[in-house]
Parts: sequence; structure tokens; C-alpha cells
Amino acid sequence: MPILYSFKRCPYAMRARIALFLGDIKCEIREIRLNNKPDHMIKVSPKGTVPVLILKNKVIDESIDIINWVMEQKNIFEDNLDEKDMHLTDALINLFDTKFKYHLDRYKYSSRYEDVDSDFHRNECLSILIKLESILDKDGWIFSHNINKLDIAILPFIRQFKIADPEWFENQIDILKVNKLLNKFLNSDLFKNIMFKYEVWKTDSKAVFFPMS
Ligand SMILES: N[C@@H](CCC(=O)N[C@@H](CS)C(=O)NCC(=O)O)C(=O)O
Repeated sequence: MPILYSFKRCPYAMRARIALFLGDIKCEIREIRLNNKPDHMIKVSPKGTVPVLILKNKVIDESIDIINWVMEQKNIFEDNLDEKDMHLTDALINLFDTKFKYHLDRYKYSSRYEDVDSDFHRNECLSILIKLESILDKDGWIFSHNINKLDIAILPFIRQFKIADPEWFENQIDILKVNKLLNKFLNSDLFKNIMFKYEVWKTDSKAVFFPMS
């Protein structure tokens, strides 16, 4: 059975857990703390980030690669996107993983950086979300009423952005559909299942499994 090193609140680990959940791929899950990474995790993936998925014949330690691996095993998304939408998916995931994440960190954790203007970084994130808003339909869906790779890759980051100041986020009239999309995700059974709280793993812990049900 695969082993997954994970951290509940990490948006990268969240997107990997979503893919594994949708693919119905059962793993032994090892919840970690970033300030006390298990030796075994570092041994198999020296760069020391979560998620790490250990398979029989390889280790996958990039969240997008985990999603892609699950997609190779199973057809987890109902939509067959055309080339244009697949291209848009890749471009937007890249935008969130680079620019959005950069500004999100400086907005949310501004005290960790020297000389940052957190309002500036919040606005940079907002302008990316306004771009996303422009492609959502009136009910706040991206490509259709089904979940897609783009949803699972970016919603964990939008969640983090909202959490920094939920009231401000709710009051942004330029991203009402983004808020709708996020709320659908946060209220879903999928979200509940992937956010199950596990004890932190120790070498002598009894194995626990993901998903729980
Ligand atoms: N590119 C990696 C990034 C993963 C990542 O940065 N995860 C964070 C937690 S959210 C981490 O493990 N950071 C290591 C640390 O803070 O020591 C991926 O997509 O899997």
C-alpha cells in the first residue's frame, strides 16, 4: 500500500489528498509537523516538503505529479476537457503556484518578511482572483458543474487567502463567484473527508489510513 507523508493544512498536501480520495486510492497516511520532519521522509525525499507519496517502485514528491499519477491510474474527473481548457488549466495552476503563492505568503505571513506591504500583496492576489472570476459561470463553476483538476489544485490556496481575513474577502464584490466556488468546496463531503484530523505520526505509531471511510 502507498505511504503518504502529509500535513493537514498544507494546500499542496490537500490537493494531493483530494486526488487520492477521488481516485479511491488507499494509503497509509503519516501526518507530520514541518518543524519535526521524520527521518524516513527526508531519506526518501531530501528536499523535505509535503506531500510525499511512496509507491512500490517510486517516490513522488511534487503535489502536481501526485495528481497526474492518480489521473493516469483512474479517470477521476468526469469532464473531458478540450485542448483549450487543458491549456487554461495548466496556465492557471502555474499562475497560482508561482505568483499567487508568492503574494499570499507576503500577505498572510507579512511579519516573516522584511519590509513588506501586506495590502500590496493582498491586492496582487485579488487581481489574480478577479481574472479567475471572469471565467466562472454565473453559479460559480469553472468548466462545468463537475470538479476538475483546476479546482482541486487552486481551491486550497484560495481557502488560505480567505482565512487571512474572511470578512474582507466576503466583501469583495469583484470576486463573488470565486467566493461561491470556494464555499461549495468548503461545504462539500469531499472537503470533510480530506480534512480528517490524524495524530502526528511517530516511528512506533500504529498505521492509520486515508481515506478514513
Ligand atoms: N512544490 C511542492 C511544494 C510543497 C510545499 O512547499 N509544502 C510545504 C508545506 S505547505 C512544505 O513542506 N514546506 C517545507 C517546510 O516548511 O519546511 C509541491 O507542490 O508538492
